[in-house]
Amino acid sequence: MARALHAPSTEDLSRLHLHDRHTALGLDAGDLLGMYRTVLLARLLDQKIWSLNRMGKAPFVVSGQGQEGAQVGSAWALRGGDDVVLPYYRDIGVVLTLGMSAAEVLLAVFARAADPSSGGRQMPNHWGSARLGLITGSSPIATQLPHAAGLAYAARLRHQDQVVVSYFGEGATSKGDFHEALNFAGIHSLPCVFVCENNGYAISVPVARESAVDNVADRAHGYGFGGIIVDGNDPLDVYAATHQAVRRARAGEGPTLLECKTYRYKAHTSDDDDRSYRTAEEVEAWQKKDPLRRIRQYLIEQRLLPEADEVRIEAELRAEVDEAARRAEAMPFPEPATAWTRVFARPLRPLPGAPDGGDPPVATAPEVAVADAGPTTERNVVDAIRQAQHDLLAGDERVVVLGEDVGPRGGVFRATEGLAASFGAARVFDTPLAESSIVGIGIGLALAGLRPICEIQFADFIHSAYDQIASEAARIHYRSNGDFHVPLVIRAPWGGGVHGALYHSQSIEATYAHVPGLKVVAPSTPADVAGLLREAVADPDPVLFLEHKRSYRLVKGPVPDDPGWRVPIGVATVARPGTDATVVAYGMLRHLAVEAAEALAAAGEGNVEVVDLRTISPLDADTVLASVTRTGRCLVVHEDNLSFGVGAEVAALVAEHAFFDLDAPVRRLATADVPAFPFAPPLEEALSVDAARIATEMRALLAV
Ligand SMILES: Cc1ncc(C[n+]2csc(CCOP(=O)(O)OP(=O)(O)O)c2C)c(N)n1
Ligand SMILES: [Mg+2]
Repeated sequence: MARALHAPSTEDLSRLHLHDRHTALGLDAGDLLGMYRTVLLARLLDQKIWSLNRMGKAPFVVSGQGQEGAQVGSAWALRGGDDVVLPYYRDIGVVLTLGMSAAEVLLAVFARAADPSSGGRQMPNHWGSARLGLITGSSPIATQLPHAAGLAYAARLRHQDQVVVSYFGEGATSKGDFHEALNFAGIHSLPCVFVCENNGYAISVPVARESAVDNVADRAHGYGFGGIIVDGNDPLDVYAATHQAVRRARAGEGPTLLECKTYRYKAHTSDDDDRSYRTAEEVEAWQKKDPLRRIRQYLIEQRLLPEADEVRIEAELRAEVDEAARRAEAMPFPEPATAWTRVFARPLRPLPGAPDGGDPPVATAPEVAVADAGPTTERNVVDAIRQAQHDLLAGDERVVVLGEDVGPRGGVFRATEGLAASFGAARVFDTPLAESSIVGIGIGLALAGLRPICEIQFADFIHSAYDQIASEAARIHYRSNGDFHVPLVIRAPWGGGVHGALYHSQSIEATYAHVPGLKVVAPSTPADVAGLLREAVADPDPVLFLEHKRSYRLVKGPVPDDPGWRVPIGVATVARPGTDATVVAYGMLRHLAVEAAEALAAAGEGNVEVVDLRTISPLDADTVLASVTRTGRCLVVHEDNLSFGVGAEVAALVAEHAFFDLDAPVRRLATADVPAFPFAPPLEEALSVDAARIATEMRALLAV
């Protein structure tokens, strides 16, 4: 006979059926209540922001409602302030978990000066706080992912047991930066956790139109590590998976891609109308799986949330949010004059047009002439670059070198030859062939406090990194209101005259000099190359360092042996003094301009001064104007094409500030507006600016 079972008590039932999941995960009641409070705070704060929007007080809302379980559950598994976190714009639950207050979130909503993320410079939800280990974020999707890989590489290099956790939507997984970052993280088995909050849509585009693969997590296998799918609306599930991924990363077992299946309840932003691409029924169906309800229910089942506490907690949090909104709204806007500040961590020249109160330029040490700099060695340009990098690696363990073929091969131009053997494969390392991530990883390394030197194999291939350079490296200091800076050097061999044709000859300086926040340097003597490279590495801002390919082996000269000898950025030099006209040049054309000036002098046709800009941006207006006001004539020569180029900038500068000292109109000599030099020698020669053409222009200028 079957044994009769006695009816279980309610207590037994709850023990049986409502099993305790949290203790098995190492969480106690305090954790659970903390998670609940944070999910609820995120929800109430988000709701408050929408109501401020309806009142006309919050012009733009990006909502996290529905995704708080994925956010709080994952962030709860991190060591706040120690691990590094790169949130994306929906991650209200992440930043609250990691210590940002409701008031701080609201300061950004109101664009107030005290907004810790950006001082009111960025739209709301672009969070960042060096203090909290939250890396400043931008608007372009997925750009933060290579930064995460760089930060993780730095942690590994320094033997820190830090984990780098980055967040993004499933839409971001279509971007190259996602793939490039995961590829690099997989190759080096980095301590990264990539958390995808898959809410089913990229604005209006459903997952099925974003990817032919069912699950984002499946993509991880393509990069040599694991992908995990979790119920993103169950904070405990998310916690468990993140905890496991973090443990693996900390133990050196490599990255994890964690896909949290979740949903956003609100439209993409306050500017979106989601009724055009999804149904109310679909939203309702997901609301039944609400993460807030789930964790509240769990607490109740565990008898950890008596009704009275539930009511009290909600009242407390509502009061906190209301009070935070009142306080934040009462705070002042930023002062208008601060709009011109914090473009550079180390401003070298006044920003043109900046009112008083802009950042004053930092005085740089006066340049010591090569002749006064102690012993020198005769080197060509590429040898000077190699030696300077050698000295930099030897003198500062924060310096690392990365790029395509820079390791054992020593670079296609041999600019890194011997460096990997001397300083090890961890500090001088080959990257996959992916320029956006070379720069993006460099940014991550720089944010971690290293001094990366990225090599772009040919300047012509830098453009796929434009987003990382212009939207990220050059903007991070400004957008974080000075909380972060990016001491990154990007070396790029540029220029023509080497039969490199359209894609191995480009001049890119004008394109990049147009980017505020980026310093662009184009030295042309071995000493200037060495001195400026050292200065670029010491500079706290991103520097694009252009090396003219043709000069690499052609141009030789003495280079001071003293590894401390430097050439200041933002300071031009007079390459050949003269009295009758000024030629402004840089790169290979500095040498050709000097050659032309010597030819004119030898023929008794005039005494022309050649100013070598050395730095394109920030431009040394003082040296140019001092020369032109003395000579009364100005010719600008460059190999870059004519229109919208450095010549236009210098001509405008001279017209604005030295017009009444001019004896003749400013002239420009540049390559025609064609897409770089063609391969066939007669075509290349037809376009090239050589010494003879410069001499002809000089004569024309002197004849006026
Ligand atoms: C590179 C880039 N292209 C377009 C946009 C405009 N945009 C902002 S969010 C978004 C959708 C992102 O979807 P997903 O990554 O899934 O994140 P979700 O908004 O769903 O959380 C788009 C297209 C952008 N910010 N960046
Ligand atoms: Mg999405």
